[in-house]
Amino acid sequence: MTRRSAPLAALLLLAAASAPAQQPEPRAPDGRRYLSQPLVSEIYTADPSAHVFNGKLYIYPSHDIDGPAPEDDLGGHFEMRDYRVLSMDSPGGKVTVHPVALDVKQVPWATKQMWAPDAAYKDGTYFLYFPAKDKAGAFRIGVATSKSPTGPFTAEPQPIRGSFSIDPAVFTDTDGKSYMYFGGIWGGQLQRNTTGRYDANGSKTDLNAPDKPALSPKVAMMSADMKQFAHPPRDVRIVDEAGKPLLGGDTDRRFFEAAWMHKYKGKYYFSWSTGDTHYLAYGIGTSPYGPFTYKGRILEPVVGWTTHHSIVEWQGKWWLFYADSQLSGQTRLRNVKMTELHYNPDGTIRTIDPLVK
Ligand code: FUB
Repeated sequence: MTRRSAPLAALLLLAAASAPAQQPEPRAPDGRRYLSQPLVSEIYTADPSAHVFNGKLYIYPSHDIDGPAPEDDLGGHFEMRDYRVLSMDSPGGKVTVHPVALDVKQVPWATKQMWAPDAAYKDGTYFLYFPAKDKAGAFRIGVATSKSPTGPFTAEPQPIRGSFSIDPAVFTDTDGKSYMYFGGIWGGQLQRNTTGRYDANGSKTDLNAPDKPALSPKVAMMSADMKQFAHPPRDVRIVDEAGKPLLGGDTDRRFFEAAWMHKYKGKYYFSWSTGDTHYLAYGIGTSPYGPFTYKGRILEPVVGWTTHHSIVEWQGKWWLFYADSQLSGQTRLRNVKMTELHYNPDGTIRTIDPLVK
């Protein structure tokens, strides 16, 4: 070392000492890397329903909290009490976490478990749709309104008439008509709502009939004021390539929860979670009412038990919003993510693996 290079070496040593320590890249338990990183880390979020309003992206997620309930098959450990909206100006840009948009205490009919919500816009009003348990322990679907996409929202005093189960997803078609898709088995209670009334003593998980058609998600057109169903909910039929309904025992494909609808090149894409097999699957149809022919998987299993998503077009690209348990390693504490989604020339969706080698 020359005499003149000594100060330079000291400077380099100083710079190295003050540089932030290099964090190791997060890895999944099986050693693979994550395809994308959590959008926010200051709160836990899941079930991201994304919408573009006035060119900006808004995400309506569940707001996960660390409650005391032990994990069970019916999701008693998902004890969410309020909603917070996220927003972004551009893909990859800053994500803003907005203040509480609606708290369970502000919903006269609801007692607990503010699960996966969705939102819609019509004639100057934003609508927040959400499932929660009523005083009898039955899931119902409520609606709340605001003049701002980020709330605060004011809840209607009663749930939507004739609503039951969970995971509302509201799709507005190009002709302006809106439809709500909803439902979930196991903790989502579809199996306790097969007779038109909630049956607290009904089957615990599904129909327990593997050779019979699986329970169907539901669809109803929304009334002009977006606060009620325009007709009683109908079954959303999901069929195989031969037109036969998927069976209850076909757990790699049958509907479990997390309905979503989007339209691509004039076709209707209905997508859902297969729950206990942890896939996001989809079918294509020619009407918002279906039937939808099963086409394949959108997303392979994430780290965590649940998988729930939305699909939107934003700034000329299609995006999948999903969630995993990267930050906490716990089923009940999830974080939302986004990644680009691609179509094949025949209109099918390229399957995404959320973990890469
Ligand atoms: O977040 C609670 C429930 O877990 C949702 O309603 C389901 O879709 C599943 O993600």
